[in-house]
Amino acid sequence: MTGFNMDSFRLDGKVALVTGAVYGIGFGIAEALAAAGAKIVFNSLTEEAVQQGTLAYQEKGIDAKGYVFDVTDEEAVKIAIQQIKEDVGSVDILVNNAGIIKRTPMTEMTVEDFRQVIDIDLNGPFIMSKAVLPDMVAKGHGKIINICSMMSELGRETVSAYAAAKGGLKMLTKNICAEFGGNNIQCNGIGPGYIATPQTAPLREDGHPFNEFIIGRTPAARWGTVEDLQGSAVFLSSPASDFVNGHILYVDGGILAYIGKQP
Ligand code: NAP
Ligand code: GCO
Repeated sequence: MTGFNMDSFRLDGKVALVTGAVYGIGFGIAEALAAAGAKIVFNSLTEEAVQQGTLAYQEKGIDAKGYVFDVTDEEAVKIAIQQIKEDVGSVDILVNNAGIIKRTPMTEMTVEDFRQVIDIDLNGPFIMSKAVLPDMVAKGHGKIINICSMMSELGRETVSAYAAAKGGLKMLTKNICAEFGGNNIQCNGIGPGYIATPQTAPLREDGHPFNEFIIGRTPAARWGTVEDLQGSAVFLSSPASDFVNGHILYVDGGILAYIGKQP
């Protein structure tokens, strides 16, 4: 018998807020956190999307509570966080998942588009984290997981705004760790490789050269799935990771370890 208790991966009684989790990576992460015992709260931009999410969770046997708000609207976020506190309790686990990408060559990209990507993908996590941190400090514990990207480390043609935002999100992660580690708050990132979701659907269309490029560039030789991210999300949300802080866990089938196929 070892002293290790598998229950350190459990999330029973914890309130987990996953942003933009009606489908895709956010939904998959929420599903895993629910399986580990957490109460799921999610948001989306419209009432219709929240209803769609609620039904999707019900189909999985998950009693999730959805709220309509935009992660870039600080006032709306403050009100929602207060409402969540009254309805289900203060947030123990925040997953900053909501995000967008615009694939446009840099010299053709408008500054408005650039700002919008930075606003949702970087300012959003700042606003969300700022809103939940006071209660986490008061309770003496908290977990924040920022969904980063390969583009937190690498550049690619056409994704200047996204790479700037996700690189910034990596550093916001480290800074939250630096500022709140002493309050027993852990802030880590998950850096997914190329995952099959609606966001990457345009790149996976039949015959699209990018499809072959990604499979060749990934040692696992396939696109990732939402399920590939679930174990990491549970780990980083749970007491099992209480001494892991400011870390970006890349779940990328080996992309960052690989220089590419030799000729
Ligand atoms: P997705 O399928 O496009 O889902 C993104 C979600 O974010 C949608 O539910 C979207 O809602 C929501 N959202 C967008 N703007 C929002 C806002 N201002 N406020 C609230 N919610 C908002 O994307 P995904 O592929 O699951 O990606 C999820 C996260 O992982 C993103 O941060 C993405 O950058 C990151 N990521 C994805 C990959 C990949 O290969 N797929 C890899 C690395 C990182 P609507 O549908 O209403 O717009
Ligand atoms: C792209 C991709 C990426 C992925 C992901 C990689 O156009 O290069 O869509 O941005 O979505 O973030 O980790």
